[in-house]
Amino acid sequence: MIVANWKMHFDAKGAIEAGCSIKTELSSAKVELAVCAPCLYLKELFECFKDTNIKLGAQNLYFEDEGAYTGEISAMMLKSVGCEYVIIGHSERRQIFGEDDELVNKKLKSAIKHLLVPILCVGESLSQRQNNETFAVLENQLVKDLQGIKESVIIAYEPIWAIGSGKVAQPDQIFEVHEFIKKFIDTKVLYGGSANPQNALTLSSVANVDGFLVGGASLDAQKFKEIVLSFE
Ligand code: G2H
Repeated sequence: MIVANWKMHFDAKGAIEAGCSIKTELSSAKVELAVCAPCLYLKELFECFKDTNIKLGAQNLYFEDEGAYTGEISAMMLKSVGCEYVIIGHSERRQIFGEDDELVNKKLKSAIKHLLVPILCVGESLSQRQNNETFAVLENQLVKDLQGIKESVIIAYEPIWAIGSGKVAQPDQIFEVHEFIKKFIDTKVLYGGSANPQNALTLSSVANVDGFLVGGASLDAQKFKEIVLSFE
């Protein structure tokens, strides 16, 4: 499975053009595909991806269904515009917006309640890796984030030091972390962090990599296509 995480990119015209290019290039792809776009563009992208295998996703949600939560968007709302997936607990949400594991857990439960498939992001910082804390950090995140959850959740392993930095994790580093995650929870584990057309083939050959969560390289349909083709 390959998931595009557009983050906070594109104006309305650019988003629809990017969506249309992905549809043109990839509507017959054999890999499961999802595009996680800014919420403003979801409805139009739903129309664009209709009748293709490309699924729609969001990048965040708030855990209440509705109410006085100015500026927030709920799982119920995402579901109503055709979303099937939602990224939860991305390190940018944790670091920039101060989201903790308790909040991530509530968001996961809300997604599941509304039949959205959550893509839970976990990963260690550079200093945590250098201090040999990677597995303790991951275990702590998984235990707290998934507390009380038995339903299926996709996990994205995103080492923070590899995100948007051009520094990609090495195949052996990815293998051992994915193995650790899969022992904790039997599910799909995606890799995220500077995945691009140059490294996609090497990374997709790692035995327990079930796909990618792609940020920067998903903004260009040609680059995204090359990454997708590495899995076919
Ligand atoms: C990690 C990833 C997608 P990028 O955040 O979630 O982004 O591929 O730009 O490192």
